[in-house]
Amino acid sequence: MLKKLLVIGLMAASAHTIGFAANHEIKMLDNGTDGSIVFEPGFVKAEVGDTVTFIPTNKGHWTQSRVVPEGAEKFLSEEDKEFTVKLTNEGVYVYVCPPHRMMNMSGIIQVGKATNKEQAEKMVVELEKRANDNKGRLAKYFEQVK
Ligand SMILES: [Cu+2]
Repeated sequence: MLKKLLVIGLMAASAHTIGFAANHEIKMLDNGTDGSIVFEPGFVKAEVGDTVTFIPTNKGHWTQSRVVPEGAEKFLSEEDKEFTVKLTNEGVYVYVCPPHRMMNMSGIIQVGKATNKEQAEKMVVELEKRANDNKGRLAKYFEQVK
């Protein structure tokens, strides 16, 4: 019994040293702390190997990538469906909710270093230009990309 506990203890210690991959939850909301028709949180800082799960808390939303890090897969979820993305490559994701782009329902995930920051910035500028409501919200998230 004692030996078994010791083995479990050692396993836990080594796993901790390596680091567990984290899952980051992003809610799709009609109203959030950053305003209406919004991803929350709109900016996520993650590491390679982490996952992000989009939660359809309110109805009528989904998510589509517009910029992904080099080597990473683009994504497109279904309306009102929970959706998980594995973050396999370093860089910046810019994503939108397709029916609510005009309301600036969009967000940013930074994985490790911002290897494609310029490409992401171009998309942020383009999306901000087209937004009618919640102007500046995505640009504010992008300010957190370091
Ligand atoms: Cu939406």
